[in-house]
Amino acid sequence: MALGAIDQPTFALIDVDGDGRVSPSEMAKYKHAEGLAEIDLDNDKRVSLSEWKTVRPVSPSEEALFARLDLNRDGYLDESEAVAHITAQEGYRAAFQKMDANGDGHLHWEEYAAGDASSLNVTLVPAKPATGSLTTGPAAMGGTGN
Ligand SMILES: [Ca+2]
Ligand SMILES: [Ca+2]
Ligand SMILES: [Ca+2]
Repeated sequence: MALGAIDQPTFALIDVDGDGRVSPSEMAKYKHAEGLAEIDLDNDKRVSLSEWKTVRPVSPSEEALFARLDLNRDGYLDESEAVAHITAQEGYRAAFQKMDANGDGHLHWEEYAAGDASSLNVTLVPAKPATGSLTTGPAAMGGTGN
């Protein structure tokens, strides 16, 4: 099975509303649940800033990103906030569209099975950079203030 591929029974579970097809947010919810295990250290199904910081490279912009994603500003990224973030990502939308052969905005099992499943692997937190290959860019210097 291809990387990140889902089997048919699992696909049926992802279809939470049981209409026989998977919407972008149903898929995002599943992908988020998968990725969440990595970062949700206290297992409360939400991501706190300190959990966020343990898996993200430390930089001020990461805190800003967290704040942006925390739509209701309660200090946690919950499922709906994660789903909103994932479904808004261009890469995710493009991958979804590409697999949606009949263009109904949903994925049927046949469409999923025929497509590149790994292209839908978008989570709240991108894959950890390999140890030792952290890149430090000039972006860190940014900020002209006002
Ligand atoms: Ca559905
Ligand atoms: Ca929140
Ligand atoms: Ca479809």
